[in-house]
Amino acid sequence: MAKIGTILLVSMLFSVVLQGDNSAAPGASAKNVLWYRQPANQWVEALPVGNGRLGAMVFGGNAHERIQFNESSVWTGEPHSYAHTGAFRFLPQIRKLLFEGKQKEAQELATREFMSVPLTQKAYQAFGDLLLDFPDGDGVSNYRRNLDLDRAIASVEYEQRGVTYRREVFASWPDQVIVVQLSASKPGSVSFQASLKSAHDGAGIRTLSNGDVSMSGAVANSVIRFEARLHAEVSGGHREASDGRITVTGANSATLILTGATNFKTYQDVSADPKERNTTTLSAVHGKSFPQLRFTHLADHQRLFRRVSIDLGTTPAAALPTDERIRGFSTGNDPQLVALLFQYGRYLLIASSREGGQPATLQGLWNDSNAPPWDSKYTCNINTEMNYWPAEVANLAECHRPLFAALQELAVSGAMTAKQHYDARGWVLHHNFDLWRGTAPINASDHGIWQSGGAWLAQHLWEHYLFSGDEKFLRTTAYPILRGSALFFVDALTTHPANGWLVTGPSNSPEQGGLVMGPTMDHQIVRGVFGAVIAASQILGLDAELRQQLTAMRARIAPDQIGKYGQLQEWIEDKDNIRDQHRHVSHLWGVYPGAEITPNGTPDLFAAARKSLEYRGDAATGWSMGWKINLWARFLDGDHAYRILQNLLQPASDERPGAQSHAGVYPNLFDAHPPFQIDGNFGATAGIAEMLLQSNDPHATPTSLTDAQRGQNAIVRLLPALPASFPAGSVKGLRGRGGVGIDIVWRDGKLLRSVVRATTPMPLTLLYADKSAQMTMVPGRQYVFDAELKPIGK
Ligand code: FUC
Repeated sequence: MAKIGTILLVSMLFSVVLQGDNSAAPGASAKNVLWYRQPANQWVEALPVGNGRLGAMVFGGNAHERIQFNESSVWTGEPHSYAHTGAFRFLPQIRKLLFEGKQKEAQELATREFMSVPLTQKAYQAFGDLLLDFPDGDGVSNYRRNLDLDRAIASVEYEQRGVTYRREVFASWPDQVIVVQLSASKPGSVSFQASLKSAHDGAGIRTLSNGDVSMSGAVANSVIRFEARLHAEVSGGHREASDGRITVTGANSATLILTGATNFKTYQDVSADPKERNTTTLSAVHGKSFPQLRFTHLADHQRLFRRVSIDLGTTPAAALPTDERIRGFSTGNDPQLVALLFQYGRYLLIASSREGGQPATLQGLWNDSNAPPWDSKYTCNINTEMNYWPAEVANLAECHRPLFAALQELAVSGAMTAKQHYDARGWVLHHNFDLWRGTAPINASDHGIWQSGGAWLAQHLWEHYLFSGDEKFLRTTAYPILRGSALFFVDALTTHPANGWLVTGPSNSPEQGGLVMGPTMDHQIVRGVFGAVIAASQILGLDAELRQQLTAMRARIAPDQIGKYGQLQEWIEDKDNIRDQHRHVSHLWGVYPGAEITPNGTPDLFAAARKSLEYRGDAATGWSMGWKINLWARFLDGDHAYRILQNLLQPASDERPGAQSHAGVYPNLFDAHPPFQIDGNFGATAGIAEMLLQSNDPHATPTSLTDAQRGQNAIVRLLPALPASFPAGSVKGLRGRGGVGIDIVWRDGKLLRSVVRATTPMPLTLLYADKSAQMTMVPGRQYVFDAELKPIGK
């Protein structure tokens, strides 16, 4: 709150002097713009804005504008524990059946006795539409629709009968409202009718005594109650409010302010009053002019967005509308579209994941359906994690916080699941969670029983520490959650009867092969979480005994194995099918996002993992391609990573309504699984960063922890996977583990210069091609290196 207060104060001071536009020079922001020559027909053509809690999709119609909006706590369901009481009593039998090779029986028993109650989780919902109807839709020319990522403003501009009309839409985080501004080049030309439409049956829409429109109601099958409220300010002309509509006639300009809230406070408490919340929000913005609201929004957004800039080269294709660029990408030469995709991922994270809102769902914040694909919840056998892959490296660590807040709650609800399903200490999260923090295994035993969702997500806390060096965060937030996750596995790992290894189970290699004991991915994840707790407990001077126990157990966990086709085995048994092109590449977790399989530390495993990826092929769903970009970057093959980018950046459909879509991107650059799923956007952003900079230790192994893995040494690898398609360019403001900030400039495919900004006093190893440099960093200093990695200044 203090931060919001400061932003408000600063913005108010400035807005006194600055009543106009404080945008960047047009040239400066043009490269970060999505634009189109026509309004959106379909939802995946509309342009997203969001403040982490309130989101909107702007269609940009000239006769009828549709602004479809969401609020992050509009869900079905109610506070509920999904743990299956006493399920643990069946655990030994399920394991025994699996060890005996009786998978079918094990799955049947688990279906009866081991699943979440109820079997499925709840769904994220649409909220409603803000509709604007204009008196006249004819005679429109020079239409243009924009999303400016640098300003986080969606705009529409067109000419009609000699008047230029302009509409701007943004979602302000500091003010917690969506703002729509309508203006025209000729005074008195702004006329329209504004109304709200609910996505939920039975909602009441009415005009309040102050002229605002209120839309309130309840979500079916849910305790969630909501209200959206619309307020209008006009300059000149006439404004009338009745029957839940606001009619503006002959105004010079109009500002609409939309806000919305529910009764949701936490996953256990739904006692808030949505109307009171909206009244408070609207009174706080009362009397603020449009330029003031916009200034506050810009200051907040640009503080985050402008930390990173990227230039991968620009060709004439960059001047075309975004939908045309997507159509031409795979056959043309448009490296700037990759830079735009990179920045779009950063934009989407800022828009969908801010303090005070929920973490980004499968669709981020944007959902127009009450039965969305996979409930638009949190699938965490890849998807939720991928949403946050760019958070640290792309310099948006604050956007990680809603996930950390959710983890604090998941550690509580997951403790009940650990107790009831495994009779274990600590906490566990299986492959999905929802607004109510369900952690038990859902859907079906063959893929719902996967033990490692919590242990994977918890490592995001450790990563945040590695990237920030923030010891207070490590002690107060990260460590208790990581420790709880490790404790779960101390109790839940079991000894494999044939080889004496410690294995997880019952579990699965996400979404294929059914219920098994000890899939490879689980063991990599558990080694990761044990390693984090070992390192963190040492840094914090805590839990010496637990540290010893984890060290001993970690050494006994089933190792990564190379199979008969030279592949990295996905399971304990050598049973991979090399023709299997399944979208999940779970056993490659140890390469990325994990880092126990490395070029110098484990060259044989590294080669085997690469073989596995080759067998899996390049064609995939959206997020799977997102993952493969990161993997090919870690395999130091920039051209292959770029090939996957080309697949990802193809049109997802031929744009006819109802046409079948395939993996790629929609006209609004949303990633297509298909259907739309936002993880592919975030995976791509992380992957592009990983092509330019890596800060994991290339000497790491699964067996012992290196200084870098313990957070005691920063290792920065410059341009590890630069493709031939980006011969010259630069990136500024990326982050690396060890708390470093990094800029890189290259020409003719070779490093020209780099800058490292230090925040911690630790040793730095800088690597480029076969060159290396070492030094000790002084916090607060900036170091500049030439192409030979020689320091050339500070
Ligand atoms: C996992 C994936 C699917 C989809 C779903 C939301 O189950 O295997 O491909 O992304 O999550």
